[in-house]
Amino acid sequence: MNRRKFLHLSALTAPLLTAKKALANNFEQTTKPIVISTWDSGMPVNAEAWKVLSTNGRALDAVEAGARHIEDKIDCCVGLGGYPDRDGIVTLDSCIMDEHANIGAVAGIERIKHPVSVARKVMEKTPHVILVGAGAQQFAVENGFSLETGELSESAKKAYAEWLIKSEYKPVINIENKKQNGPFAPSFFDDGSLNHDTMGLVAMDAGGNLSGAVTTSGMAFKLHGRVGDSPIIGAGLFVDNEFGAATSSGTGEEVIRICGTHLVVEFMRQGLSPEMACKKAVERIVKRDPVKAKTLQVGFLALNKKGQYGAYAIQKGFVFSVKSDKENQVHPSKYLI
Ligand code: SD4
Repeated sequence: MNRRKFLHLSALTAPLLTAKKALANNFEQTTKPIVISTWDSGMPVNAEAWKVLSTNGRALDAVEAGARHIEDKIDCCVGLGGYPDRDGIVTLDSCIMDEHANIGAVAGIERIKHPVSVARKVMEKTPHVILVGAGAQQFAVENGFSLETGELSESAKKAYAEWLIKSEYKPVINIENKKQNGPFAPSFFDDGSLNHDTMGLVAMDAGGNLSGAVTTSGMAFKLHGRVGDSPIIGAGLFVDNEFGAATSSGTGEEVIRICGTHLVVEFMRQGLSPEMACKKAVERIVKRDPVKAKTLQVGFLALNKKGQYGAYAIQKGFVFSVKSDKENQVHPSKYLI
């Protein structure tokens, strides 16, 4: 082949090869389906979500299934087994968001087993986005959810009785000194008591669509009526189907103050990786009050459209769970302080 012919040929094929390579890279880089969730208690949650994702189901159905799974468990932090508020009443917060920016949430709902499903009903059946307290409960019952007894779980009874001795209004959450009993053991305080671990999960389905859900009993022994970040879209959860999704766990007031997960997703929109986006949001919290930040924990967890994920927390101890075709494990989050 003479030089001229060679140059001519490579001029023709080079763009084709580059396009092919780019396509292959893109394909290789996108991990989907995938589900990520807060804490090590996210492992069985992910497993439940995976049943939907691995059978070509929708991310929205996957995150609802995952959240329902943990709401069924007797757990310190999610569902009716959760720790009560200052008045001894379990009040639950939850929200859900899909790829079309449809949103639904309930806050301070009592005696309903699956707040995430009520949140979904709010999203699908009403022109509203949040229902609270008695109104949320009424809506749930009208939509076929049964009203449970409202009796505290045994562990919640015990924890509440202990808290009542001092009745100190000093909500401190999620600065772990983890002592694990097994791969799915919950997180513990230094003294061995259970900590508060909200379940936030985001997923991308095989079709590349994102959704997320959060469910929690909120901060233990909170004021009756207190609402945290978990049911607030843009604080505890945000999904932007073009760029990514994020969720949070930790001191809700601090997350709300910076519209935390919305901020994380905006950082991803600007081109940051999920981990860097979470880091920048954590920095925003710490910068506002570096002294107070030493006493707080907030963790952000994010997923982008390539199926890349990352997390960042104020303090050591935040962990998250990942399930895809490539992995099924718990990761420690990086932290600032
Ligand atoms: C709240 N963010 O109610 C929740 C609590 C939490 O892990 O995340 N605990 O503020």
